[in-house]
Amino acid sequence: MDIQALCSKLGIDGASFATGDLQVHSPIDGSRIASLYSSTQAEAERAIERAERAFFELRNWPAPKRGELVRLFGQELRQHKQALGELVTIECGKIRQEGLGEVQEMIDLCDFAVGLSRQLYGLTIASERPDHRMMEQWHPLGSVAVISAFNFPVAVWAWNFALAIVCGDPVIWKPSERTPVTALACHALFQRAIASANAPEHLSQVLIGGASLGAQLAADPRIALISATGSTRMGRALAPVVAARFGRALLELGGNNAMIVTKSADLALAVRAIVFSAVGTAGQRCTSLRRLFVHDAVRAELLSRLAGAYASLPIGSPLDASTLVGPLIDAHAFAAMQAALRTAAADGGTLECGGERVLAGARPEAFYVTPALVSMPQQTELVRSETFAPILYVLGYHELEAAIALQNGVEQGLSSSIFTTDMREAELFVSARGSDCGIANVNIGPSGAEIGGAFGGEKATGGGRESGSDAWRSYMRRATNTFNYSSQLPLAQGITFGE
Ligand code: UN1
Repeated sequence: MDIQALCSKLGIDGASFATGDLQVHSPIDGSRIASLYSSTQAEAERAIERAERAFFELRNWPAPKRGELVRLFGQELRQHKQALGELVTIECGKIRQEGLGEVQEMIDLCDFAVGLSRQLYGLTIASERPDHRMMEQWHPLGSVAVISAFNFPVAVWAWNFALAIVCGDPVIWKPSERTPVTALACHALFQRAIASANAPEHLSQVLIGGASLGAQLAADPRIALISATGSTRMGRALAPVVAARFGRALLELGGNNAMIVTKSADLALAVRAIVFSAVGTAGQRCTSLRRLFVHDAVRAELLSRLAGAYASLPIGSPLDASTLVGPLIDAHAFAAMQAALRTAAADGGTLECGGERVLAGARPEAFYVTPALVSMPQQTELVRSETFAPILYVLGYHELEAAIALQNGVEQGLSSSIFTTDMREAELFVSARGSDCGIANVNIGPSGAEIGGAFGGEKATGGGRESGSDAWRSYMRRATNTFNYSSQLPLAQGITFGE
C-alpha cells in the first residue's frame, strides 16, 4: 500500500498529511494512512461565503457550458480510474472490483449529467386566459452541501456533485471522517477540470469534520440544499434543523433490504444474487441484502445451496484480486455484528454458518469476518433493525401476500427484490400492493443499481432521490411564468374585480 505514490498520481501531496488531529486508518490492516486537520467553524464559514460568491458566477454560465466542465471532470476520472479505485479500496476496504466500480459509477454519472445539461426542461402550460402563455423555468438553486458516508466514499458524492454543477450549484463536501483522502483526490481531479474550462473557483470545496460540522451546514440558510447519506439516526438529527429554516434536505438513510424467493424461482440465479447482495462490500452497503423470505417449499434447498456458496467465499485483503469479502470498516462494526448475532441466538435464531472473526492473528488491528447466515423463527425487532455487517436473516413463508407484508413491515424503505418466474407474482410485487420501497427489482438483487434510475427510498430511508431519472430537480428551483400579450387584464377563475 503505497499511499504517497497513489496520492501523487492523483495530484495530492500525501506527505503533507502527517501532522493533523484526525487519524485515518486503512481497514485492510489498521495502519495509519494519513493525519489530517479538521476544518474549524471559521473555515466552514469562509467556505460557505466562497460558495455563495461562486454561485453568483456559475448561475450566469449557460447549462451546456456547465456540462462541458463536468465532461472534462469525467475525462480526469477516466484517466485516473485505476489510482482512484485503489485509493477507495485502501481507505474503505471494498475489494478492487468494487473500488473500480465506484469510479465507473462516477464516470457514468458525469456522462449522464453532460447530456442532462442540455435537457433541463420546463413545461409550457395552456393558459385559461386568452392571449396568455404559461411556462416554467428551472433555475440554479444555490450552494449545496453533500454529507457522504464511508461505504461509498466517492460515487454518492459524484451523483450529487455532477448534477449540482450542471444545475448551477457549487458544492461543499463533508466526506466521512474515515474516508477524507479519497475526497481530497476527487477535489484535486476536479480542480484540473476547472483549470481547463477556465471556470470559477470554489465550485468544489472539501471540509473535514464530524457531526458538529454537519450541524453547522444544516443550520446555515446560505446552504440551499443538504444532501446527506448515512444512518437514520443522523437524518433524524439533521432534517428538523434544515426544515426549521425552510431549507431543502435530500436524505438517503438506512435500508433494511429484503428479497422474496418464491417456489417458482430460478434458484441458481437467486443464489448468485443473494451472495453478491448480502456479502458484497462486506454487507456494508445501504442496499445490502439483510432479510431473505423463502417459500417453505424451497427453503431447505436454498439454505443448503447458500451454505455451500458461503463456505467457499475468499475472505482477505481487498487488494488481492481473488478476494470477494474484505474487512469491516472498524472495531465498532465488528462489535455491532457480534452483538446482533448474540441477540439473534437469544431470539431463537439458528446460526447456519459464519459470524466468526478471521485473520486476527495476522492482522490484529483489522476486522475480517465470515459472512453469517441466520435462520430466524420470526421477524423480531433485531431483524427489523439495520446492522451494517454481513448478516443475512432467513425466514420462511407460505403466502406471497404475507411475505410482502413482512418485507414492508420495517421502518426503512430503500430496496427490495423478488425472484420468481411467475408473471403474476412479479407483477404483484412491483404493484401498488407490493413492495413499498424506492427500489423494487425482479430477478435481480436489491444492491448494485445503475445510475440511470432515481436512487433512494421511502419512510425512514428519508424519501430523497439521487442520480438518474429526474433527480436533478432537487438541485434547481422552479419558476412559473405567465405572460400576457393581450391589451386586457382578465383574471384567473373568471373573477371580476372592480370593473
Ligand atoms: C449506498 O450504499 O449508499 O445500488 C449506495 C448500489 C450502489 C449504490 C449504493 N450503486 O448498491
